[in-house]
Amino acid sequence: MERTWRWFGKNDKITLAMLKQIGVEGIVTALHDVPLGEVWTREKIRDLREYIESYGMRWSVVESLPVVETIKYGGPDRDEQIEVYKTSMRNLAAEGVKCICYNFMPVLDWARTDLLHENPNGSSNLYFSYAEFAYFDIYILKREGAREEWAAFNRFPGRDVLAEADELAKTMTPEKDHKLVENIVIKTQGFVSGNFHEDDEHPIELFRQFLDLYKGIDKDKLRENMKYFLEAIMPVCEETGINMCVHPDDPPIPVLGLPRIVNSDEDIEWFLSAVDNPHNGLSFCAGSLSAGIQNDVVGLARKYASRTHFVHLRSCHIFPNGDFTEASHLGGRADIIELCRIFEKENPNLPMRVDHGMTMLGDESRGYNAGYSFLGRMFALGQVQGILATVDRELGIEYKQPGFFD
Ligand code: DNO
Repeated sequence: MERTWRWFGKNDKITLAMLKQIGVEGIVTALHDVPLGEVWTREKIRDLREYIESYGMRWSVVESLPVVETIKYGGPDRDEQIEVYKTSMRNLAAEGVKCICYNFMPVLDWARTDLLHENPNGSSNLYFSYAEFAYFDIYILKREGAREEWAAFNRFPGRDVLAEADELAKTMTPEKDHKLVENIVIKTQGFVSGNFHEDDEHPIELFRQFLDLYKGIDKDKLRENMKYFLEAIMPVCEETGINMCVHPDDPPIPVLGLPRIVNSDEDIEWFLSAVDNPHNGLSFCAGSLSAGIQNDVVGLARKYASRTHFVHLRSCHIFPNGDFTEASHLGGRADIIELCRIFEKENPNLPMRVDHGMTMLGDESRGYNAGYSFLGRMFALGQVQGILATVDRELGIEYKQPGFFD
């Protein structure tokens, strides 16, 4: 697979010169400065592409060309926004960028409750606690119906998440509340070109307004809207050769009373067959899928390798109570070694990036985006490069890491 890296543009503290030294061949990025819902112009795309190429790398994947809420909930201006999307697609293709990652998660992109959860080895990783998330939902967001929904939540037999959230409420302070809002909204949504920004003054108010847009939108309706979007853009894919790849929901469960539709085998099967076109594909995020107890990640990779256009390698550990954290790239539920075998056999040119890494050895004071450390991700990339080198030898694939004399 092509060794790629998620880079957040010219302001990223991690520079392309640094990435070149560690064997990165392709860049995964977006026009992070273009406001949601505006066209990505050819000039801006070209400027970034040429900058990347000046370092001897290519712009391999767009992550993400965001799908705005109106397309997801089917608002009155959705056709207009689909046209904007199509124009950006054509501009990207004209500049040679032909793999687009997006998601169809309403309101909230990925979610974590703790961004620096300590590992036994002293480094830290991202963490998702159901009790803290339920506390946020009931006590901070104060969402109508939240208490009843958490009372009925029975995903983990024997666990009473509502009781845990109520217990937690007794120990929370305004400072701890603020930290949780930072983790769930500000620091995890701010940099992914989504609905929230680091400087939003009233993120919770904004959150409530977004939730209101989804009144009456259930799983079937959201599926219908995804199908509508995909059908509308497939002709542009045919015309330009663009591959679209949806990112699975993270975590892969419905949250905050919102439907989520890219969680499981059944979901993937549904959207691939609803619009059965090879350009309609999957970002195989092994991490997101492995956070769902319903998912056999290796089985999913075998089944969907041919419709996978982009791979995210990371792995989750699920604790006995259901909470999860990021595991080592050599451990956890995802079995990255086997995934490399499967995808390398399917298509050795498939773009792959390591996803999320430990925060380690000083990463914590560098101000990197949550989950996107330098040393931790570099460590993971080194591990994955080793796996790929071994798998390539097994499969008879020749590979030479760029940047060395031999
Ligand atoms: C988080 C990322 C997601 C992903 C988007 C794709 O770390 O995996 O934000 O980029 O959901 O649209």
